[in-house]
Amino acid sequence: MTPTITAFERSPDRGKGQARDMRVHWALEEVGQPYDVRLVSFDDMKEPAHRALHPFGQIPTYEEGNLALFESGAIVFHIAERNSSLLPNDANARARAITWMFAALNTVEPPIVDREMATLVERDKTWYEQRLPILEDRVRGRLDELSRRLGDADWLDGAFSAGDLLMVTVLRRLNGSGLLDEYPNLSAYVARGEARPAFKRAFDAQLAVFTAGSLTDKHLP
Ligand code: GTB
Repeated sequence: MTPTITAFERSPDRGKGQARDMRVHWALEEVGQPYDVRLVSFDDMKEPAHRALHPFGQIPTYEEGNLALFESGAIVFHIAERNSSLLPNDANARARAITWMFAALNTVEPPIVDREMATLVERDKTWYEQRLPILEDRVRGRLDELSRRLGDADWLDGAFSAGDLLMVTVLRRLNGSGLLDEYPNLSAYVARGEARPAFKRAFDAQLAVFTAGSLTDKHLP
C-alpha cells in the first residue's frame, strides 16, 4: 500500500527543505518506497480531520492503510525498521543507530531550535542581543562534542543509517547561521548527506511544491 505523508502547502522556508517533512521524504527515497504527499495549509492542520492524525495539529504525518503516525522521528523509524539500508541487521549496530536517532532529536536538535526560535520571535526584544550569544554557545557546545565524536569518519557509526539521516537534517537547520562553518568535519558530513541521490530526489520534490505554489501566486490578482 502506498503511504501518504503530509507537508506544508506553502513552506515558510521557501523550499529550502528545513521543515520536518524533509526527513520523511528522504527516508522514503532512501528505501525506494513510492509515496503520495498531501499538502496542507496552516488552517487545515488545525482542523479536526488533521488533528485526528496529528494531535498537535502539525506536519508531517504518515498514513498507510489503517496505520496513522505522527512525529518525524517515529515515522523515520517505522520506515527504517523494515529496511536494512537505514538500520543495520546486526542487533548491536542497530541499537547504536537508533541511539543516534534519539541523540539527533533529543540532544542536538533542541538547542538548535531554541536558537532558531529566538531569531524568529525575540529579535525585537530588549534582551535579544544578550541572549543570542548564550543560545549560540549552547549550540556550539553540542557541535564541539559531535565534531569530536565524528572525527574524520564519513558517518556516525559505520555505514550511513537513519541516525545520520536525522542528524544531517537537524544540522541543516543551522544553514545561514554560520555556526556549522566553524566545524569543517560537520560541514563535510552534511554535504555528504546532501550529495546522496535520495536526498537530492527528496529535496527536489519539496522544492517543486514551493515553486509550483509561487507560479500559482503570480497569477493571483
Ligand atoms: N516533533 C515534531 C516532529 O518531529 O514531527 C515537530 C513537528 C513540527 O514542528 N512541525 C512543524 C509544523 O507543523 C513544521 S516543521 N508547524 C506548524 C504548526 O505548528 O502550526 C518546523 C519548521 C517549520 C518551518 C521551518 N522553516 O520555515 O524553516 C523549519 C521548521
